[in-house]
Amino acid sequence: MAREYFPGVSAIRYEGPDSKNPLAFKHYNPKEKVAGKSMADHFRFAACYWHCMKNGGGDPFGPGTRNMPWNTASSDPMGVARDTMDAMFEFLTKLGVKFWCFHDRDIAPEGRTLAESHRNLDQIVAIAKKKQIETGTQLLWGTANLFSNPRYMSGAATSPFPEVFAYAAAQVKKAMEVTHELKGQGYTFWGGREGYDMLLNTDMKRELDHLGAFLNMAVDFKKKIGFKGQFYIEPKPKEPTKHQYDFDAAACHAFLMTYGLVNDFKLNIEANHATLAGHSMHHDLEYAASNGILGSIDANRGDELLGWDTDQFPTSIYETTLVSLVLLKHGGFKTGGLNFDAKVRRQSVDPVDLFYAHIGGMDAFARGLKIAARCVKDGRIEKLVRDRYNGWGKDLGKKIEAGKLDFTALEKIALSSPEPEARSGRQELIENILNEYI
Ligand code: XUL
Ligand code: CO
Repeated sequence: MAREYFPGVSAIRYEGPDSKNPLAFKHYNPKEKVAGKSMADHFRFAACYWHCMKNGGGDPFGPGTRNMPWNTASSDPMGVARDTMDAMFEFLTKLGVKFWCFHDRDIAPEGRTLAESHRNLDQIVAIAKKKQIETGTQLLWGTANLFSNPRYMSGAATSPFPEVFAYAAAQVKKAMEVTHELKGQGYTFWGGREGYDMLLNTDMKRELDHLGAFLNMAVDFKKKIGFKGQFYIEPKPKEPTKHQYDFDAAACHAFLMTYGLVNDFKLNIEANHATLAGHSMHHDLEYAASNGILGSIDANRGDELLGWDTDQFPTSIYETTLVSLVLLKHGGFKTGGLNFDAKVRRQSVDPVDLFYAHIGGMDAFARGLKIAARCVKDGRIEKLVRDRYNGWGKDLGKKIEAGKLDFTALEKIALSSPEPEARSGRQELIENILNEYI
């Protein structure tokens, strides 16, 4: 019997909105149907290894503070890796979350050589594979950490140094193999240091070409090993570098089209990355979904006053409602899911805080989904939008959309027409309708 890391916590159950039990769901009821689908199927919630198990809460001003017994019981790094896997699966099982995500270096320690790192990974993956089967847990996506080791300080696929590019390729190849071995439903590329700190020392075009070539090699390798999971790119505008090439959903879309990758990748949109880019999560999701490249979500939030990637757990019902509206409008996740890429605060030092954090996030999304579903069913907002664009269903709009009129023809029409009528966008009314449901 493995040691119990969360004693005093049993399986988290749905107890309904009147429950005062802090270790129960008040709104997330996995089997309950909303808009024709169970809540579990809408969200496909995942927990991430790096923040749950490895991030001790360190910040630029001080080290980690969290009490993480799985990281300290053994003096041997592989022992720690095995203990941590026990703790992660105990956590997932008690929380009732069916998916998980990891970086290669979260689950197994980096060895003295690449070959040793590969061997370490293989040993831990064999354990994870067993645990997945025992618990019915699935891997939402795997990924490679191409940003922590100092070798990647100038980038991985965009490093100025071909030896680093080769090392990164070897690491991604192995991470893809183990993701495949664990029947991962996806594989994510987050360009941790694919960007620049200074343009004057950077050959931007060359770096972008290398990133395009690297991802094309990944597509080729995926086919070679028969991995059917979905590839994702995760946009982020900055941090750690001053400028990341995968800045936001639109920049990723342009990049994917430029390098012939748009049919092989979708996006993994992260809330606080979108806000760091000066957008809202709503914006980046809508951009991705309406261009057919919304794949998965990393859920979290920033702090309005801090301005960096704080990765807090989502609590705003308004935000979760907007996310749910996009998901409902575009038919929900296919391969992706909602991964909490979020960490407990530095003062949340107890293992049980991990449960409070995830329960809160899942309940916040459950409420957002129910609100969004009622709003869609009501149909008033949709009707206001339909009415706003109704000109495109009439003669002039139809001809423009069909490409039947050129500038000369349009000038003729404008010259002989009265000034276009001013029509309200009804912003406040729409905000009021949404608030009726919140
Ligand atoms: C970093 C971030 C990553 C990716 C996976 O901001 O979000 O954890 O999700 O590499
Ligand atoms: Co993320």
